[in-house]
Amino acid sequence: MVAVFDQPIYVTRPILPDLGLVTEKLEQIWAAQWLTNGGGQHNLLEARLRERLAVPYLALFNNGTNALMAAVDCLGLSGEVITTPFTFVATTHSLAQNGLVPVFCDVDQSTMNIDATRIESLITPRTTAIMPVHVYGMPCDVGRIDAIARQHRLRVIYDAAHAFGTEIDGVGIGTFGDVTMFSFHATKTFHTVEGGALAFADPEFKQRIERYKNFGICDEETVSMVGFNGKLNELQAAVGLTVLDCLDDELAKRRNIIRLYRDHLSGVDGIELAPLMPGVVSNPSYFVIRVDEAAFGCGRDDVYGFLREHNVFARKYFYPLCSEFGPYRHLPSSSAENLPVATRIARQVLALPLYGALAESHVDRICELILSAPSGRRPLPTGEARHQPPVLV
Ligand code: T4K
Repeated sequence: MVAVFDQPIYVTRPILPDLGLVTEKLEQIWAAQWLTNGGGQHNLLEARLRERLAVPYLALFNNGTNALMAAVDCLGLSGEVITTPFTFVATTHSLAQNGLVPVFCDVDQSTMNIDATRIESLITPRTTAIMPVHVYGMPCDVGRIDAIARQHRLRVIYDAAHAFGTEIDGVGIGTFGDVTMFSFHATKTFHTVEGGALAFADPEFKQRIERYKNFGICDEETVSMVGFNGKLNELQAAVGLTVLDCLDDELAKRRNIIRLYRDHLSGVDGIELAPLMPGVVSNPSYFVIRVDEAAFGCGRDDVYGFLREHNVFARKYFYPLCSEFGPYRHLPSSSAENLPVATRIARQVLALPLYGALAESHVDRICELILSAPSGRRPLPTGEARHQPPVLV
C-alpha cells in the first residue's frame, strides 16, 4: 500500500530562478526608474525570445488571453471562427469577447488537437478564420490547416499557450499561420509570472499590434484605434529573463520525468499515452494519460479521486469541454453528436504532476497509486477546492 504524501503534489510548480539573480535585475530596474511601457528588460526579453523561438516578429503581452484577444481584433475577423472545444476556456473566450461565434470542430483521436480533416465541412460564408490549439505542446496538422486556410482565404491564429519551443522538423511552431500566441503564465514551462506573446511574420502587423496593446496611441496627441492595455511590465520581463536562463535545465528534468512515467505506464491495458510524433520536438508542459474505464477496470474519476486521497492533485485538463460551459452550450456546434471524440476524450484525460523538482521516487509512487486505484465512483467534494494557496502571516 502506498502511503499518503505528506506534502501536496500539484500538477505543476513554476520555475523559481535564484532570487539573487532576480534581485540583480530588480536593481537595474530601480536604477533606470523605468517600470513599464516598453522598458529595457521588456525589449531585451523580446529580442531573446524572438531568437529562441526563431520567429520573425514578436509582441509581448501581460498575459496570453489578452494576446489572443488582441490578435483576433487586429486581424479584423468577423462572423464565425472554427476552433476546438478541447482547450482551456480562454481560447473560446477570446473569440466571444470580440463578438465572434465559435464553431466547434471535433478533435483527432490520437493527438487530441483539432481534426483537420473535419474543418472544411464546417466552413460557411460567414467563416473568417480557424483557431486551432497545440494542446499539451503537441503540434496540430499545420500543413493541412494552413492549406485549407489558403484555399478558402481564411486567417489562422494558433493558440500555442502550451507549445513554447515546440518544433516540427526543426521549424519553430510560431512560424505557422498568420499569428501564434504563447502563454507565459506561471504554470507554463517558460513564464514571466503572468505574460504572453504573439509571433508573426508581417512587419505591418507588428506596428499595429504594438499600438493596440498601448491603448491605440500613436503619439501624445493621436489615438488611431480602439486599443487596450496589454503591456508586459519590467518586473515580469526581468523574471522572464532569469527564467529563460534556467529553462533548459528544467526541460531536461521534465523530459526525464516523462521518460519515467512512460516506463511505468506504457503497455498498461486501458491507459493510453500521448503519441510520440516523428520529427517533432514537443514542449514538455503536460504529461497526460487517458483512462479507458472498460479496459483499465476503473475510470478517470476513480484515479483522480484516489490520487487526491493520497495528496496528489492531478488535473482533468480539459474537462468539461468549452462547448459544455454555460456561455457556449447553446451553440449548434456544441452538441455531443458533433463532437464524439472530444466528448469521450474529455472524460478520460488526466494530467499528472510534471515539474523539474518532482522526485523520481515520487513519480514511482504516483504510478503505483494509478495502477492500484480501486474502481467504484468516489464521491468528490462539490465545488472541489483545487488547491490551497499558502497563507501568509
Ligand atoms: N490557451 C490555452 C490553451 C491555455 O491553456 C491558456 C492558459 C490560455 C490560452 C490563456 O493563457 P494565460 O492568459 O493564462 O496566459 C491554469 C493557468 O492559470 C492557465 O494559464 C492555463 N492555461 C491553464 C491550463 O491552467 P488553473 O485554473 O488550472 O490554474 P491553478 O491556479 O489551478 O494552478 C494549477 C496548479 O499549479 C496548482 O494546483 C498549483 C500550481 N501552481 C499554480 C500557480 C498559479 C503553483 O505551484 N504556483 C503558482 O503560482 O489555470
